[in-house]
Amino acid sequence: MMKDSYKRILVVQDISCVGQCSLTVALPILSACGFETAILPSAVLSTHTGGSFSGYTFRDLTDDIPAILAHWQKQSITFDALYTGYLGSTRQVEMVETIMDTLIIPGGVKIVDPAMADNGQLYAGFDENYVAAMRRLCARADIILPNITEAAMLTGLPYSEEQSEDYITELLTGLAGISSAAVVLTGVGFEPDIIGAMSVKGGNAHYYGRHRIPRMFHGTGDVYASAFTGAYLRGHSLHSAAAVAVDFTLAAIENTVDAPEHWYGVRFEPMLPKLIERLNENG
Ligand code: PXL
Repeated sequence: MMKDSYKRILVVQDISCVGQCSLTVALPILSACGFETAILPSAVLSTHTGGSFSGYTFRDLTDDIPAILAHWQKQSITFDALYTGYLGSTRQVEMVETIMDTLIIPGGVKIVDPAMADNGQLYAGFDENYVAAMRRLCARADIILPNITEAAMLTGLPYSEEQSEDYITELLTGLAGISSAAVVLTGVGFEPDIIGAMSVKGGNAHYYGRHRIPRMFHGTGDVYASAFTGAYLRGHSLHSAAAVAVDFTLAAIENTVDAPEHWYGVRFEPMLPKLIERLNENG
């Protein structure tokens, strides 16, 4: 890895103490990709909010953030890139806009994963106000990484399980109406046995899909977005990074599918050496 490609990335996401999502996914993946990570934890939860977890704790850290940002500004701390995921509150989404304006170096890439919904439903605790705030944040990003449900909510279009090319085009047109960011739309499959990502930049669309494993997995959006961020910041094009992340996410899923007791996340860690190898092959 060339010395000047070493970057410091600010990751804004929750700490789900147990459950293989958010920061426990993003940090190891970005470290494996060769980057310095800095974090702004949006909330602390005992587990993530999905699947069979119930009764989880949730501490919203929104009120801690202004002092943290003020300290960083006083110390002249800046970041080469920003990657945001699950945020703790609507107010916090606005704070991330301040971060974009004050703490990211000029030309620093701003990647927003509007992690808030899946399978047609908002995650527990989010509402329309959060969706509206996330829509504004997406408008300020360089790259956004919604899944189909998030794209439907951001654009106000109905969620459809059936993914015709027309529906995907409609979602992408809708997203172009709210943000000029490049888009990586995840969970796209035009055939029953294939799933992947559609990446779009300046009217140039590219699809990359692999075989679908017919089981629902938690945390794959975070695995995908983290691997995408790592590959992109290592110099891969949007389309290439989108494909690297599909392959890595599939490898993590395949490493989990024979472990039915592992229902809360995917076992991505043993796949990290392969990701490192792939990134070393071409930059
Ligand atoms: O992986 C997305 C995610 C992140 N953080 C928390 C979650 C979820 C998905 O359910 O509950 C707390």
